[in-house]
Order: sequence, then C-alpha cells, then structure tokens
Amino acid sequence: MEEGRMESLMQSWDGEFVVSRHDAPTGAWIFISVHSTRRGPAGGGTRMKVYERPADALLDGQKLAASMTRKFAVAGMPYGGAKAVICLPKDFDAAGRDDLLRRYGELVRNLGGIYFTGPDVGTSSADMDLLSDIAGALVFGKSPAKGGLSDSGAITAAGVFAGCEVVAEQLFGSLSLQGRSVVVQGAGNVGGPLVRRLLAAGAMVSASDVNTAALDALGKHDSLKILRTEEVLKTPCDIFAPCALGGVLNEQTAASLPCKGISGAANNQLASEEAGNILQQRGVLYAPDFVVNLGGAMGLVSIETKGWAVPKAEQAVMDRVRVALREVFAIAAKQGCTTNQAAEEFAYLEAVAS
Ligand code: PPY
Repeated sequence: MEEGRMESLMQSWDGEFVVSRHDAPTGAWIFISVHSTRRGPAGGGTRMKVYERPADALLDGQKLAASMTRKFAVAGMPYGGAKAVICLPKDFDAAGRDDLLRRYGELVRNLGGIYFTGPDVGTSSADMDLLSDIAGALVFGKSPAKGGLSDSGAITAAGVFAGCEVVAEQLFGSLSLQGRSVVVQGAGNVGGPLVRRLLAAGAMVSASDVNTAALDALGKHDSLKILRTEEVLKTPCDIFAPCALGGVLNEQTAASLPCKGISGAANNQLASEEAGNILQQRGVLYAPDFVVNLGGAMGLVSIETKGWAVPKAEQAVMDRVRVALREVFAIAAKQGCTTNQAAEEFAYLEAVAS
C-alpha cells in the first residue's frame, strides 16, 4: 500500500515543485512544496510536527501550499502559494531543534527568493527570528524586537470574524452577531482572539480546547460556555468555527453537524469534496477556509513589507474577507455549486485578472 506513495503524491499534485531534504543529524524530513509562482514568489508558513510517515507530511504540505496560492489570489497580492513541512521523527531530540532550523534556513536562503515563509503550526516568532538571521527578508512573523508583527493570530481572527458576519448576513439578513450562537473549536492563537471578538459583538459563545490553559486564558464571561472536546461536534449552534486542525469536515461530520453555517480559521477543513456536497445538500452554509483565514498571510506580509499599522491591516483584511465571501456565496447561488467550488473559481478568476 505504502510503496510508491511519494511518487503518486508527486504525480497527482497540480503544483510546480517540491524541494525535499532528509536531515540526517535529526532524522527529520523537510518538504518545501511550491504550488505556484505564477503571480510572484511563493509564500507559506513553516509547519513543524511529528507525522506518522514522511508521505503524510508531503501530502499535508501540498494541500496547504495549494490553499496558500488561493489565499494570496483572493487577497489580491502578487504572490504564489507554498508551504514548508518539517516532519519530525517520533523520537526527536529537542536539543537539535535550533540547528535543524538553521539548516532549514540555509535551504530557504539558497532557494534565492522563490520561496518566503512565516510561522505555522509548531513554529513561533522566536523561530522566525532565528531563521531571519540566515534567510533575511524571506522570513515574516519575526518578533517585534526584530521588526516583525510577531503573532498573526489576532489579525487572522479579525478575518474569520468578518467571515462569521457574512455567514450571518446570508442566513439571517444582517451582519450582526448579537444573540447568535457560535461554537469555537480550538481557543488558541486564532480561536482565542476570535472568542473575544465574538463576545464583544454580543454572540453566545461555546468554546473548547484540548489545552486547558488556553481555556483559562479566556477568563469568565456571562455569554461564554466551555465545552468538553467530545461535545463540540454535537452542540447545536448558528455558526460553527473550526479553529484547530484541518480535516474536521468529513462525510460523517458534514452529515451530522448541528449548525447553520461554518466559518473558522483552520486550514483544509474539508476532508473531501464529497463533504462539501453533503453540507450543501443539508443547507449548511460553509465559508471556505482559504477565504476567511487569509488574514494571517495578508496581515503579516502587508505589515512587514508595506509598513502598514496593525489597525489598517486589520481593516483591510476584514474588508477583503467581506467582499470576497459575498462574491463567493453569489457565485455558488448562481451556479448551484458548493461554496468551496465557487471559492476556487473566484480565486482562479482573481489570479488571472491581475
Ligand atoms: C497561512 O496563512 O497558512 C500562512 O502560512 C501564512 C503565511 C504565509 C506566508 C508568510 C507568512 C505567513
């Protein structure tokens, strides 16, 4: 079964190329998947985690890179999509982490500007500082001391919040989230600031996280309820906001989720095309992930290349998500296709238009 999986992943991918490296000192695999350089240099965060097999890491990177191409197109920015995945061995010795990152940084530098990066699952702004010492301006999301924005969670959350508003507008005729119930899965980097925004807008929020410290950090609020992780997919709500890992919308959950709409921060939420069809058939309005979560990439890159102040970037992200998502819903309604297909078409049209 497993034999030839890497080959078939390479053969069936629609992206440009993958730079791969086995890091002998640590046993880690590095895959930099460059999906498209058609609009400009390809950007995407650096994800670092343990995978069952290197091929799983390659597939994850390929899908995430394709999604980055769409994000930058929808954001109207002159970049293509990429993603780096550093696949750690199960017995990884954290003492070797900085040296591994330095070798990865050299690889990014040696690619000569075709690929730029930032933080993702498993990497931090401190890691970006270390990388930027080697790969310079190809690294975004550095700490403020190094001239970076550091954490893009809040700006990503602003875009996801705008996505929730547009979903409410489609479902109920008003952007207002006052009194609407929202279940937020994952209260970390993006989910945390999203919960705060939703509460400030008068929503009734239920949140969960595998990490209790993230839940504690939310504090107490009359309209905030904490859910056990096993309750998340069973709790009736107006809007479900997946802000943890991808693949949460599979054929089973799509058929049973007790929500009216979906707008969340996680990448690659749809486990299959069929899951999108099932949501459509049930009348559950799905706001495509790469439309509503483009704020991290758009925010970080705008702030760090154009010198925009944070509030300006936040407003630009929210405006962009609102305009794009309304257009995506209009395309889906007109063509009778899923919102995900409509968003892919929209991203494609944006990409060829500019
Ligand atoms: C993402 O949105 O998933 C990213 O990877 C964000 C990103 C992309 C490029 C540079 C910095 C951050």
